[in-house]
Amino acid sequence: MKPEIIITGKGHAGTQATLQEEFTCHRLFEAADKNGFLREHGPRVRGLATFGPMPVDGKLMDSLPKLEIIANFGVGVDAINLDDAKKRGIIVTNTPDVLNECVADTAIALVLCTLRKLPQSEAYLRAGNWAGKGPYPLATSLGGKTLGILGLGRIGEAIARRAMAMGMKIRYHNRRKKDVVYPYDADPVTLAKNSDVLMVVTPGGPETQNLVGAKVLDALGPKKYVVNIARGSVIDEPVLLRYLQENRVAGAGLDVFADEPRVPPEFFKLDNAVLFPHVGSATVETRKAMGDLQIENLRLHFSGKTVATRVV
Ligand code: 8YV
Repeated sequence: MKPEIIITGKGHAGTQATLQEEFTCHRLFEAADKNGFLREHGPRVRGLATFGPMPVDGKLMDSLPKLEIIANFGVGVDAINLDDAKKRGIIVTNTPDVLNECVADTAIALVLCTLRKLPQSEAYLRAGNWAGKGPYPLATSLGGKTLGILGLGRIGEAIARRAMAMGMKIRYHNRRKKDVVYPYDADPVTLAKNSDVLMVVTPGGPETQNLVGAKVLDALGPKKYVVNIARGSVIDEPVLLRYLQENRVAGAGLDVFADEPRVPPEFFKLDNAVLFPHVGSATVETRKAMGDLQIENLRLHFSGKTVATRVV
């Protein structure tokens, strides 16, 4: 008998196909009547394969009395209530490390695009402006600038290595100082003061909610930039929007938003923002590796072994 699991969202196609082969899968995201779906399948379900931002809380867990494991596709587990899982003895796994390099590539691409205004310059050419209006206005160099990393974890370190290769200096802030060569700032405001580009790489969730708000953006000021590759919740989005509109920061590069996939349309009008649709880890290779690890955790658990990447 294959273990019964629920798939919460429409995720990576290859991963979902393998899940379908190896487990008896119920697709919650396709159910018109979610409560009816949970009443029908909930009593037999032993695993959840989570995809995307759908909240997984105690109420959902209680509708699955046999739930043993929540295997998330992604390193960030902020959509899952970890305390609720812990209290119920439910294992939570994620997909760390396999996406570090890819997300770091995207982070550097955002820094390049934001400081050099590369997407805007391309739009200028495509609009036929080059011949008529002349060269695109000068932008800002990366070399010699300081990248302040807010949240120097495994992805942050991969970003730091790339930024140094581009001639940038690195500093960071974490809750705890790490044993690394980069200078440490005791709080996000000081880091912002000391940086030309603030790179947000913290986990999401209640502990980092609106960590980057008016105070941090004021410390950054009108000549400096912010890049967010973490979660939209870490930046106070309405405040950032206002600061960009009023040129109180020089620019922002954003891969993540507070209410994805909905992005406030006021952002689309900004010339000083570069906006990516959460593509940090979005390559064929990396998404396959993430899916393989998610599935491996489910396989290990259901064959009575220890999971590979346990969060709770
Ligand atoms: C993915 C991510 O976009 O790993 C994460 O936490 O945010 C991304 O890699 C996401 O997991 C896709 O659902």
